[in-house]
Amino acid sequence: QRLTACTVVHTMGAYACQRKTPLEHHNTIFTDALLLLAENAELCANEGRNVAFKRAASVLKALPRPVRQMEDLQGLPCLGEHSQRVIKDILEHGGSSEVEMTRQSEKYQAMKALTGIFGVGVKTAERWYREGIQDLADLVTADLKLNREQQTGVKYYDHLNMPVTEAEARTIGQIVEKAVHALLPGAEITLTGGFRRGKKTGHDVDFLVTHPEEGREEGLLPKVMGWLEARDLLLYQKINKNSYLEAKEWPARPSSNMDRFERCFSVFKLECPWAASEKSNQSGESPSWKAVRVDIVVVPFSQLAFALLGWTGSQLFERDLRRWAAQEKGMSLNSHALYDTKRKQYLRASSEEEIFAHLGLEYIPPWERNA
Ligand code: 8DG
Ligand code: MN
Ligand code: MN
Repeated sequence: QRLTACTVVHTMGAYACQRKTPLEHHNTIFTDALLLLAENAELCANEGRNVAFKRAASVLKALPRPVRQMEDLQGLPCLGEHSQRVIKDILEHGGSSEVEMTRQSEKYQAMKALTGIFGVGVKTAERWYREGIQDLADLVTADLKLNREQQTGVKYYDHLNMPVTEAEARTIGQIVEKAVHALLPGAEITLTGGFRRGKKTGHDVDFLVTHPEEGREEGLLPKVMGWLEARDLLLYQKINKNSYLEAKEWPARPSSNMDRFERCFSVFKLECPWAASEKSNQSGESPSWKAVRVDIVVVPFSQLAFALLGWTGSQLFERDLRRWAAQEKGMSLNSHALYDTKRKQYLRASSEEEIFAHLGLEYIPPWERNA
């Protein structure tokens, strides 16, 4: 390959788990555009397009410098024709008309507003949209029958669409820890998800709970949620029992993102000392608490490393880890275990480092998994 003076030829793996992807990077004008198209594809239930745009954005996030000309993209993986056209438009015109049209489109805005309600997925939003419902106000007027999750989503819509801060995540961590330790001393709580990757805000807070003596964690979750409920710290909770004991198709499909742990999707009522100031008390308008989405997952100790790796994200990083395992290594990875299909054996690990080693990958720390 011929190199000109101003051309950099990149050697970048095609899997997100082969690259270091920091939180802050140099190509946000391009990634914001590509991620909007990815989001729109997701809202149109077009999974292929969604992933393709996410992959393209992810590659640009991993670049050590800003893209200044199309030649800078030479040798990069995952940049399809469509993504390249978007990048070219931005380089030449400072923006992409396709992205702007999408952003302004009625359907995009309606689907974004409706799926922004806790408990509302693309399918439901699409059905409502076809019935002429475009936002929260329309939904309330239509007076449809909503499930308990959706009712919670409507009730706390504003709070749940406000980003959760790191400070709020830590405070909730202390509350969860207090509850867990009151019921099972020696249990361990780990903050995972986006906050573990170094994000300063999130749409929720994710925790793993385990105990070094395997088996002690059984039955813990309902007790913890009861403890919180009794202290008026919850606005919503739904426990999903673990299902790996009855699981027939084990290990689960590598593409599947759902795992079989006992977990709770909840909404916390987080007291805010700053909101309880004289002003808000006098006006009586804003409450002295904030509704915050919290996920709690209970993990048997021997599966902790896999659960930690599986719940830290990012979504694309997880997806590519599983794809790498299956396609390049003949292995099946999920949040419970790693299975070597050829040798027909499970590979044990007590740390994330060991899992990367089993997979023949360089270790990537959480804050570089922002693919
Ligand atoms: P955010 O909350 O700041 O928006 O970002 P995040 O923390 O990265 O996203 P998340 O939606 O809270 O998900 C955190 C990770 O957990 C992500 O990698 C996907 C993963 N995850 C789920 N559900 C499930 C599941 O059922 N099984 C497994 N193994 N992982 C899951 O969200
Ligand atoms: Mn999260
Ligand atoms: Mn979550």
